[in-house]
Amino acid sequence: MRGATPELLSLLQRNPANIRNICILAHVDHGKTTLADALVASNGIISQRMAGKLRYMDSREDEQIRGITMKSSAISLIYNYSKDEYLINLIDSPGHVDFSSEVSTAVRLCEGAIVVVDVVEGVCPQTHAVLRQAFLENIKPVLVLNKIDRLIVELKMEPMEAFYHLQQILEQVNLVTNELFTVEAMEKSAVEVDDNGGNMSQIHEWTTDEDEENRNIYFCPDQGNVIFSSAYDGWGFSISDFAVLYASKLGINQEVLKRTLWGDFYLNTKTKRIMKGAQIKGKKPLFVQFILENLWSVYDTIYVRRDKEKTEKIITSLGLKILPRDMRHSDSRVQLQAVCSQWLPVSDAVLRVVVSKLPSPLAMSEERVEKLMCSHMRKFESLPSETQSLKQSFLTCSASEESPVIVFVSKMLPVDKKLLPQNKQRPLTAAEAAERRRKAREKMAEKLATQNKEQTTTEANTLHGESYEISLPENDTDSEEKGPDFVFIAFARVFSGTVRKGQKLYVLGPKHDPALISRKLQSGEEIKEATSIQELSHDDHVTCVTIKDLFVLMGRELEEMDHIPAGNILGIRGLEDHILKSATVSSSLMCPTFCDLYFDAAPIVRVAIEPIHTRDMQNLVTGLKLLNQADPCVQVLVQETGEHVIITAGEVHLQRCVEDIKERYAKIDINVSSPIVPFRETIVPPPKLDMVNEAISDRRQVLNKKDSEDEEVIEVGLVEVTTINRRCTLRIRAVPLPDDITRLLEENQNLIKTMGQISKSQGKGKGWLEVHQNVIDSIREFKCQLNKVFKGSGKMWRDAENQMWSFGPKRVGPNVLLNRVKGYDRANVWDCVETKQQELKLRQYDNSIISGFQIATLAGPLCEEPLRGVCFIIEEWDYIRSSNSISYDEDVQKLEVTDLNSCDNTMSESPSDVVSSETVQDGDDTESETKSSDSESEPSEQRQRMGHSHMSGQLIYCVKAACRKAFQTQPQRLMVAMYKCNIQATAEVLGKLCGVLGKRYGRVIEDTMKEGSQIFNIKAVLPVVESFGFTEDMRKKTSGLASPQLVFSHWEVVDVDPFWVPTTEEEYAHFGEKADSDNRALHYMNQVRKRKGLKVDEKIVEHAEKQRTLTKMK
Ligand SMILES: Nc1nc2c(ncn2[C@@H]2O[C@H](COP(=O)(O)OP(=O)(O)OP(=O)(O)O)[C@@H](O)[C@H]2O)c(=O)[nH]1
Ligand SMILES: [Mg+2]
Repeated sequence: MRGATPELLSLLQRNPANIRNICILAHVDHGKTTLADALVASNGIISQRMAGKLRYMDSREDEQIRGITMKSSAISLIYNYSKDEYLINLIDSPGHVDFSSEVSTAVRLCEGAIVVVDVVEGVCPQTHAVLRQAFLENIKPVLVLNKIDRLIVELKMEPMEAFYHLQQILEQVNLVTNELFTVEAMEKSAVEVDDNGGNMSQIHEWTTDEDEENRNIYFCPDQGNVIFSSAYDGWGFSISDFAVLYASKLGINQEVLKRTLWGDFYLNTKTKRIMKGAQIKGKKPLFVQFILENLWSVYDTIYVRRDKEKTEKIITSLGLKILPRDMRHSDSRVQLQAVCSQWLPVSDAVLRVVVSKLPSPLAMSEERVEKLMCSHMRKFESLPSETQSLKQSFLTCSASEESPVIVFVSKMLPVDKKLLPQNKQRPLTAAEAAERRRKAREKMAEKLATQNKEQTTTEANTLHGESYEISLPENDTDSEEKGPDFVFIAFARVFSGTVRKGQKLYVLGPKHDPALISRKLQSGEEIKEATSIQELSHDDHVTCVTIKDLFVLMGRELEEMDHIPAGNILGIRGLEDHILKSATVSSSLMCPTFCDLYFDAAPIVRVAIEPIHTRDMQNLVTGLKLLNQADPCVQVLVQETGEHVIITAGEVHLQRCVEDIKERYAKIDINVSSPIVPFRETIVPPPKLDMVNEAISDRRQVLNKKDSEDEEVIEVGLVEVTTINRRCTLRIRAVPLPDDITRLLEENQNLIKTMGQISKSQGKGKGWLEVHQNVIDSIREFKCQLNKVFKGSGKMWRDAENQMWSFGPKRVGPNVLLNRVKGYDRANVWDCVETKQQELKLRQYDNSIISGFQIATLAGPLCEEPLRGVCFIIEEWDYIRSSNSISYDEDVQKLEVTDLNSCDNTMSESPSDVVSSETVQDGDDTESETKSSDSESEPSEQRQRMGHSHMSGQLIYCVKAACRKAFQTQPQRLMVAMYKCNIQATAEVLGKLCGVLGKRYGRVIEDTMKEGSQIFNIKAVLPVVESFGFTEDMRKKTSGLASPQLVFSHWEVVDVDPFWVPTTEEEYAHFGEKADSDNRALHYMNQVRKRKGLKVDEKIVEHAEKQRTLTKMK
């Protein structure tokens, strides 16, 4: 049988009780696709011999080449179990961290999951992540402990050792489950406490039926939700499979065996009774005696010792029929696979567990339905009653005509047009073939007659060619030439009702709100029925679509259907104008949109893309639009500079996106910029050692020169500036923030943002009491933490938290502006939550100081990257000419008016000093603004306003310049973003691995040996900027043993001064006069400067003659 016939599929789809929608989840390379192969082979879609080698679900060429899955794809399989036929809709998902969004799209459509764990590698970061995903979506998992053959063949464990090892792995997995469960239970109890007005007796309620819950939540072989397997060798089993086998052999009750085959039980041979306490009494547990030892002996006989005679015996005793060609095969692994896959077929073991342990679509829990129907911000009860009543449709999963159609589309799948059933070549019948041949011959004869040329060879070739051409439907060849050669198929699931071809349905956008629609309908307003997203106005979120084609997804193929009932996974054609990435489709406008998918990895790697030929620009734009639609995770944007930028989850994802743009979506040649990696700039306390580790006795002198008229360095870190109009003087100091403070600021970024919003709303007169008490408490707590750290950081930080003027950049960043101006008692950032004793007035232009600080922290002097961990202190803020003690507030208006002329003069005198265009208008602009401004307004008013903007602009510029200068007088450093990665490697490759890491400025921070194995678990960090090609390099150097997964961790200072030059004799001796040996910080800095088009100081070739001498001497 080659898969199921459409008729059978259609029949099974109508019985939800016998449907299982499941996905396979795991860390990368743990064997998902290999396992899927075995399941696919059980339906005859691929041959048993090719199972595990073909990786049928990896249909993309690059998936096959790289050996990793990059997208989730579905297939429908049939399974017969105890006289019933089941329909298994299976989704294989990728395990690589870059494609974790594809996992999100898969779990949303399923009720159950098969979580695969490689028993050698154990629980890895993505195992953790997928278990969490399954948990968040309320779907039930079963566990497959895969690659057990590696314990025998590679690690050469004894059965007893392997048993303890498997126990450990199981414990690790259950630990993760336990963690997830506990957090959820605590959150739930907290909500209950809130709902009950703080009734504390509710807190422990969830623990009462803990035992009952545990049985469902944990993976226990005796519960039948764990499968032991080697997908590669084609075998697998669960405890109950062996319980059935041994029940009759040993004469022991099957149920007793199910409970005791796994665990600390042994068989007392004298009494023929099963006893507890195998470990203490030094006995062999049943699992070892009856299962593992048998397996080990099969491997030993067939694979290791290649004992032909004994192999025959095993085959007969197990009652197997192995094909002679398999037994003759020179590779003993093939023989082993032939025997094992017949003895304990993995597909049977897995599918048996799937149908008996995983829920059908009918068993969807109320909790899951409510979660799907409304986001966590909103209560289910707050939805309109018609919407609430839809919950019943989800629960009954009814396909009847009366049930509303509810479909969720989780992604848009690009499918080759050639694969559409309409365009598929079908084998010709004998009569058709004869007719075609006759036609071809006639055509050929005509051709020959006109051309009068040689025939024989041409005839054969052309005949061959034409028969192929004709077999394609003619009308379609035309349409293919016009549009792209792929179509979007919506990857979806029917939750209620039956979807039919030609049916008219609503596509509900993410902002669709049934409550709003209900109000509109009540007031008799018409709901517009747009036919594509483009037609929607900004407050419409519903489009109307007629369903074109429906498909069952069959791995690499599609099976066309007329209708598909509730409870099934399907493909829908014709939604590309209605859906960007995901959507809800329904026959009812009262249907809410499903809650958002949980995405684990945020896109971080950004590159700019441009066509090689400018004429291809339009194709690129269209291509990027298609890419954005097809990929759940990629972000496509156009920067202010006009550059097209894509942001991807990682290097592998980036490569796939670029390939897709070139080959599929835009079909043009493109230039891809090297990845744009963010840096940070900071200052550090003066170093105590020089570059050759000698103590620095005297602080190097900071040049105390006056760079310009308006700027003066008073001492290291302190700068005095005067505005161009010479009215205002400031003293600004830059100091490194204590590390703990910077970290606190970063961790509390959201809180800082909220503080800003509260202050803003207070400004609008809303009052602070409206803010939720929780928020106020956390802000106060944050202040206390800062206070504690500042206290422990030395005298200079005393009371610093009360002097905080602003955070930056963007008012939320990890840099601080402090106010230490004598006599200026300014309100601080905590004002939003503190009861005010008295109203503290802000000086005029206070905001300009903040703006200057924001600009300075947004782009530092090294390479215009944001600052991190820098504190700027305003120590003085005066008027130079305000000697006649006029207070600032009273004085300022007069000053501005009188100032105007002098200011303009100053500017025209020194045009190079004109403030930067991004902050303030220059003199000319103001001039033109004056001319064109409203002629009716009072000239003096105008002048005042102008004066104000001038003064404000000048101040912003001054603050920015002073901050920069103060920053530059301190030891400046570049900071790099660091990835953390977990690598597993054997002892032999450890050295090479450290070598690869070291070359890329990474380092190992922890290495532990896995118990009971030769494998090391290594935690390392590595700069993001050095990470490109790292995985590939690592695989090559360690013969594919170590495969790291990179995740952003933190920022780290590159401890080299980018401007360093040798000064001491030792330094000269060590680094030479030019000090041109690699300065890493300088190298990064120059790279960024070049990319941004900033000036770069680089020596090109010096001492060329020296190189010549070298060659001569050869
Ligand atoms: N020894 C052994 N190797 C296995 C087994 N199962 C899979 N493999 C090998 O592990 C590698 C990865 O297998 P895949 O099935 O592609 O793994 P995957 O989980 O689908 O990987 P991604 O989709 O990239 O996350 C392949 O080389 C397989 O041959 C097994 O049971 N034993
Ligand atoms: Mg795979």
